[in-house]
Amino acid sequence: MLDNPDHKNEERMSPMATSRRGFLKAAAMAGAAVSFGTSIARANGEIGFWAKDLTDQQLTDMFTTILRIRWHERTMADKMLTDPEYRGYNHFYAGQEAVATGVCAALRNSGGVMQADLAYSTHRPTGHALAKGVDMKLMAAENDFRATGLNGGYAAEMHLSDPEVGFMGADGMIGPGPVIATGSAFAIKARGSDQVVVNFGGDGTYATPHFHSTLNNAALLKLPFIYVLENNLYHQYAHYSYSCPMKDIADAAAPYGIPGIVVDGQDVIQVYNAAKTAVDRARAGEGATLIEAKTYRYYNHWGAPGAKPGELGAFGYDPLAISSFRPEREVRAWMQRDPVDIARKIMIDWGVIDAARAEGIEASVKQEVADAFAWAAEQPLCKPEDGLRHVFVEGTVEARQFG
Ligand SMILES: Cc1ncc(C[n+]2csc(CCOP(=O)(O)OP(=O)(O)O)c2C)c(N)n1
Ligand SMILES: [Mg+2]
Repeated sequence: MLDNPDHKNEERMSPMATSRRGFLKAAAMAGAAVSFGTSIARANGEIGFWAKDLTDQQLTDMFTTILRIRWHERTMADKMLTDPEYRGYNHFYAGQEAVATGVCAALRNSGGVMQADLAYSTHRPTGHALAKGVDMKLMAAENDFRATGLNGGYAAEMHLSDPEVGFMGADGMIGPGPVIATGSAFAIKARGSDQVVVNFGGDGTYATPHFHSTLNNAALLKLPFIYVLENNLYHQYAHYSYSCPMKDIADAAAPYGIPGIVVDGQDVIQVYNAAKTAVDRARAGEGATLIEAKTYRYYNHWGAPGAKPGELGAFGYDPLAISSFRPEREVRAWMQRDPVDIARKIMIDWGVIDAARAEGIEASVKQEVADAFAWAAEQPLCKPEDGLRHVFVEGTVEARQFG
C-alpha cells in the first residue's frame, strides 16, 4: 500500500495536509501582501523604513558621526581664523553632515580596497572621510601638512586618502572623479566582487561631460555604482540654476534608465534609506542609482570669510562671490533645518537615547576633536628636501626592451 501512488496522493491530500498547505498558502499570501504594502509605504516615503531595522547602537553611531563631523569642521574653521601657525586652507562640510553619514552608514567600511565599499570624494572631503572611518587625528595632521599625517603630509585636504577603509581620495578637479569611480566599479564587476562604489559630487559636477559619461557607462554596463550628488545650491559663487536647466538634478538619471532619487539631505534617516536601497540594488547586480541630496553648506565656498571664531556659519558678503550672493536669510533659513538638531530629535523621539545622553555624546566628541587637533599641531612638519621623495624610484631600475 505504501508504494501505491494513489495512497501517497491520498496522504498528501489528507485533511491535515490540505489545511497545513492552506495555512502556508495563506501565510505566503499575507507575507506578499505585507511586503507589497511595505514597498508601497516605502515608495510613499514612509519615515525611516530601513533605519527602523537598525540597532540602537547603529543609530547612536550615526548621531555620533554627525557630531564628529560638525565639531571637526567648526574646530577647523576656528583654527583657520585664529591660529597663524595653521597651514591648512579648507573647504568646510558643516551643514551637509547628514549626507556623508547616512550614505556611509549603508556601506561596508573595512577590509581594504578588495573588500570594503569604495567612496570617491571631492574638494570638500573631510565629512566623507570621517563618515567612512578615516582616523581624525591622522587627517587633522595631514590637513596641516604634517609628516606623520595620514598621507605623510603630501596630500593635505585635496588628496586625502585611506584605502584601508575604502576612502579612495579627495579630488581637486571638478568632473573627472566620477569617471575614475566608475572605472573602479567596472573592476569590481569584472572581479565578481560584491563591493559597491559611491561617488560624492556637488551640483557643480552636473554641467561637466564627465557627469553624463559616468551615468551613461554606469547604466550601460550595469555597474555597482551610486552617484551621490550633494546639491548645496551653489558651485563656488554661482547658483546651480546658472548651469542646470532642471530644478531636480536627479531628473538627469531618466535618459540613462536608472533610478534618480531626490532626498532631504538634512535628515540622516532619509539619506540612509535612499542609500541602503541603492546599495542593495547595486550589490544584487541590478545596477546604478543617482541620489540627489538637497542640502546647504554653512560656510562660504572656501576658507572662512564672514565667519567668526566660536560661531557656526559664515554670514555677510564674500568678496569672492562675484556671480551669486548668498543672502544671510537664506543661510539662516537652512540652519533652522540643521542636520544635527534633526538627528538629535529623531534619536530622542525614537527612544534610542535621552537628552542627557545626547549631551554626553556631544561633550566627548568635542574633547575627541580638541585632542585630535592638539595632537596634529605637535607633529613634525614636512621638510622641503622630502618634496621629491616618492616621486622618483630610489635605486636602479633594470633597462627593459619592448618587442
Ligand atoms: C575642472 C575644474 N574647474 C574648476 C575648478 C574650481 N572649482 C573648485 S570647487 C568648484 C565648484 C564646485 O561646486 P560643487 O560641485 O557644487 O561643490 P561644492 O563646492 O558646492 O561642495 C570649482 C568650480 C576645479 N577645481 N576644477
Ligand atoms: Mg555645490
